[in-house]
Amino acid sequence: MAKPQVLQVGPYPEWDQAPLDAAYTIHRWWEAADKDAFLAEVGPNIRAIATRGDLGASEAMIAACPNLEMIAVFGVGYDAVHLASCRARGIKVSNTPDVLTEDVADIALAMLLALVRRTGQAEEWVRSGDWAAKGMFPLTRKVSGTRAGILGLGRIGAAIARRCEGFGMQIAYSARSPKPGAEHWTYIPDAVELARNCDHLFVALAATPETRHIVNAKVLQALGPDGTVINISRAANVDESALLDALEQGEIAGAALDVFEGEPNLNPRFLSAPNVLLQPHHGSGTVDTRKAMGKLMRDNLTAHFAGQPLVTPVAL
Ligand code: 8YV
Repeated sequence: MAKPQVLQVGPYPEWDQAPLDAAYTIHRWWEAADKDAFLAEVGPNIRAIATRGDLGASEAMIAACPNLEMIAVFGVGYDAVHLASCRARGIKVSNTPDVLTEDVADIALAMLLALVRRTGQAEEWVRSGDWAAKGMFPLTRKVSGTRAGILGLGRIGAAIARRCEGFGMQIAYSARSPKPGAEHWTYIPDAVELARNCDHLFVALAATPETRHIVNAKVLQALGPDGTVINISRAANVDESALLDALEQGEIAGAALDVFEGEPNLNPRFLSAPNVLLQPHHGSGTVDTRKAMGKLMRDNLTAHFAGQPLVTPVAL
């Protein structure tokens, strides 16, 4: 029996590629010189798309696959998948939640500490000889015991809050409604008020049309000159122009970012902005977690083609 034909949007770690190649006829979209011609050729045979959180599946890509049944996302964020097309055509979507929660929360705290305690600049202070030549590294700011504001108390946001508690931080969060089990944290529904009442604002929201630019000039102004923004979600949740203005004008103390509009290309202003920590969208980027993500993605594909319910379906 012929193997199902699957359109793969981007590369996966090598340990994922072998089992995918064994189970499916894989068409590698990212390697095609003429992607439109490639889709026109293979699209009619495609039954599933295997993509990534950062790559998604565009409306045009989905339209080029008239027999598409399912989209499997390697990642928890599925905002780059054209969901309206999936809803209209009854195309199922899966993602890989939970297995990456702890890693992304870990990197959020690592980014906060590196930004505020300036560990990168401190290493350069040693390597450059400044320590011997100029003496002690300039004093930084305390993190423990400060106030954390969590925008979005989903799995990742809650994991970040738990870590912040370990640093003796006071926790407040914003969400559409108070979260059961989060009664010991302060619920502040409005993003501006949350920013006004925290020192470090973690952006942990799933990106949707409703959350676009939720971190805007008003939020940044409320956060204030001692405040920081840590974004491990999606760039779309932050108005980058307003953030860059705030950084350049000293309206906030700093930002730590793992995601960017147009990544891996980013606004060049970030490269010269003061007190910004830049990371290459690697929140889930550990061997253990990426292996778990790959297996979960494959398990969803396997379930689909076996006529079984998806393991981690996205509610469309
Ligand atoms: C992606 C992410 O998997 O989980 C997500 O939504 O953003 C990442 O973990 C990333 O795109 C890996 O390529």
